[in-house]
Amino acid sequence: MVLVTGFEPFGGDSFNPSAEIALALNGRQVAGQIVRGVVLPCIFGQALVELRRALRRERPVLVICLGLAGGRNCLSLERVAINVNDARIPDNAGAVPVDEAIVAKGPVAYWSTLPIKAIRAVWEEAGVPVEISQTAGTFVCNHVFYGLMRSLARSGGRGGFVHVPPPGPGFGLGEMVRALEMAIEVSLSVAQDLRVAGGALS
Ligand code: PCA
Repeated sequence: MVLVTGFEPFGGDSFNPSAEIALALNGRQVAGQIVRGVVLPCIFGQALVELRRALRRERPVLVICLGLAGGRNCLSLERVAINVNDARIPDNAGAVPVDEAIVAKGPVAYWSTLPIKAIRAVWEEAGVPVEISQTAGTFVCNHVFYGLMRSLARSGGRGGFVHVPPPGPGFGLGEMVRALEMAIEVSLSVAQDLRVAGGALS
């Protein structure tokens, strides 16, 4: 079983492509695994309650959480989740946490355990716009990413987070769904990630 999550719309939007992608993948079979697509609320705390419920129910071997990054123009493979909630806008329950730990006394950060360099290589080969991202921000996406990696550190299973851009004429929902299928295939088949640069100077 592979779990893919997206988020409900937030910040006054009526649409979130991450939810559409998760729902489009729900029930598909990829590389011999059934994909389960789940939409999480864009609410600090509650999003993690629902993610953990799905993890307990599905016991996935692989989890890819998705969220919308409005200002980006390609798929962002997130490298690291950090232990902070610092909201610039209210979540969907009106909460605006500032500089709060996600887990008191938890580690500062968790690494993605997706083979992000190998996924980037396959996407580049297929013409999918992609970047390695050094930060998933400090809003609900990073919150879910941190909680996911903390759960997987205990239960086992591979996972990470991908930010998606707003769909456009050159790169629409269909292409993103296909790209996610490729990422699932790579994640289920590549044990050791590629050792190629993906850093940033600033
Ligand atoms: N994007 C937001 C939260 C939900 C979503 O889709 C984020 O990047 O934190």
